[in-house]
Amino acid sequence: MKASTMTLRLLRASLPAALLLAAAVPAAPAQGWTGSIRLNQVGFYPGAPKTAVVVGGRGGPAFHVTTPDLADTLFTGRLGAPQLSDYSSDTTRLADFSALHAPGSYVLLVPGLGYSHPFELRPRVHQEVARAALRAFYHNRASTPQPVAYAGAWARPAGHPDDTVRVHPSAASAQRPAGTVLSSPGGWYDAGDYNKYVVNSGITVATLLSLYEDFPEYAAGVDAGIPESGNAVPDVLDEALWNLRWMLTMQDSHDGGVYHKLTEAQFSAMAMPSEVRARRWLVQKSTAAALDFAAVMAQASRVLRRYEHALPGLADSTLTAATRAWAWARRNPAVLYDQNAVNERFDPDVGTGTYGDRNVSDEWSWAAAELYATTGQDTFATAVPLFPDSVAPVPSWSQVRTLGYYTLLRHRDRLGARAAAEVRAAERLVLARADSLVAGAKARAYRTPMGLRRDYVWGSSAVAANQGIALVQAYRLTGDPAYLRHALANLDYLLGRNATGYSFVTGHGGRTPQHPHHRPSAADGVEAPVPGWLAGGPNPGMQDRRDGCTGYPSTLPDQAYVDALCSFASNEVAINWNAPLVYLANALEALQSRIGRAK
Ligand SMILES: [Ca+2]
Ligand SMILES: [Ca+2]
Ligand SMILES: [Ca+2]
Repeated sequence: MKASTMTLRLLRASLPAALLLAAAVPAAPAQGWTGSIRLNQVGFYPGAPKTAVVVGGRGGPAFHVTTPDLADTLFTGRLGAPQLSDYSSDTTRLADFSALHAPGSYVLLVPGLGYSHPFELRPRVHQEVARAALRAFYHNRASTPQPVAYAGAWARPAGHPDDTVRVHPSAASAQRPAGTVLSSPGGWYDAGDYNKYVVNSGITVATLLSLYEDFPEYAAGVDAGIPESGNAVPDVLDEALWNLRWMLTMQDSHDGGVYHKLTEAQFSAMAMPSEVRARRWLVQKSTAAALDFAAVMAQASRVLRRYEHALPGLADSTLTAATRAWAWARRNPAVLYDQNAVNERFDPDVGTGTYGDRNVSDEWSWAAAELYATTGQDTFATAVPLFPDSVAPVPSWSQVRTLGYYTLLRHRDRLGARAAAEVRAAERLVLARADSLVAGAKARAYRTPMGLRRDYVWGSSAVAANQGIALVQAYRLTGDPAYLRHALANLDYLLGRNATGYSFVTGHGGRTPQHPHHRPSAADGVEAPVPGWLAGGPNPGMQDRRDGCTGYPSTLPDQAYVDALCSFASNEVAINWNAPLVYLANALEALQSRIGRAK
């Protein structure tokens, strides 16, 4: 039916202006597609809650769930009472069709308004989007060709061998003076650009490793269709290892310090990876990079211990790398990355992403918690304050404290009685976060935990996904499936039940980003963007408007999103945004049979 909408649009484009009005009012508007019905455009689990949000006062009061040709009606209900939306003068009404369980392909029809994107109702309904979100990392691998067998229509030559990168003057040391040539291949491109950043890699790899730690049997069954599929290691770990092995090259073997980033001096043009030949630099070591590195290497050591046969020695070498980075940080506890200061002192100036965290107290506690969980040594648990907050912060690249709480909780049995106080504190703080997320959702127009004004930051989609992870963790602690239902509500948000009407994942949904700020998608000559990427999402900061990226349809917190290539502030993709989508979508796949249960 999108085809008929498109036909109408084409007609309108070719008609004289005088006829436009007539053409714009089809004979039977009630039966046309409408963007005013907001729902998960991928679909629903049979036993789970099923909700759509109808924007505006038109149509109703009944609604119907029908086959996509509108011929058969499977379910009829009544729209809920009108509610003022959170940030605009729109009213919204809920359509709850949770009582429909029959698998099939459907649309939701509101008489007098129109019908929704088509969606599926079936078990494993998020399997493809969950897999695609993981495969997106494969597409962003540096230093390796992407053949058709694995990359499909998005096949491309290798880019950025990174076998001759230079030590930037900001990173010079006695053993490695400025200009020293080193090899640092592999890893993922961070986002829409082609640079590689340790700080952002930390939370990203940790989130993928956490999916494996929390759901090992499920994760072992995920076939990502990557070159390592079919080997002895689960694909989610293979993909994480692609970046982890690169991260290991970012540690200075002489002192254990970790370079903040591997980067071109300035962002390259919107060209394919293989066409960009700018010199690449290793830039200044930082405390945040060392601690994030220490945390994720300590976690990797635990995980890789089970694959000693397939990956001999790697569990030991990652733990050694972790403890050396920790020791460097103890000697250099507050070396922040300040790009302006770097550029004042050194050349060439660096203009790429900063990841310039001003507060590393949370990086300290995350690294301490991971090293404690892996080694059992009390010195790590007592090295720094682990619990300075009253509620666990929702994780982001610059706020990683809660990642350590998740680790303490998932290893509570192994840590035993001596960690009882730490485990209790972590549990209290994580549940406090989850309960605050649940409490907000009930009153919100879209009934999602996502939705406070402060949630709509740069990369708001990752806020929603990381909130979802917090709710999954709360379920794991309590067995209360209400937390899972709220986690699923945030996945519904990401896939279309939101104030923009977009599913924010490329290639998955009826209305998805077509022009993400992602160099390969822009330059590859393929019409569809690389699939499986999560767009940043609404961001009223709109920092790209200064660079001439106008065209935002709204400046409201939950609608400040534009599907435009120029919109790095709302439509870029990033590894640290996709990783929580990978976790959330796969965790809900793993737990789908529990979602609809009573406690
Ligand atoms: Ca594998
Ligand atoms: Ca921080
Ligand atoms: Ca393209």
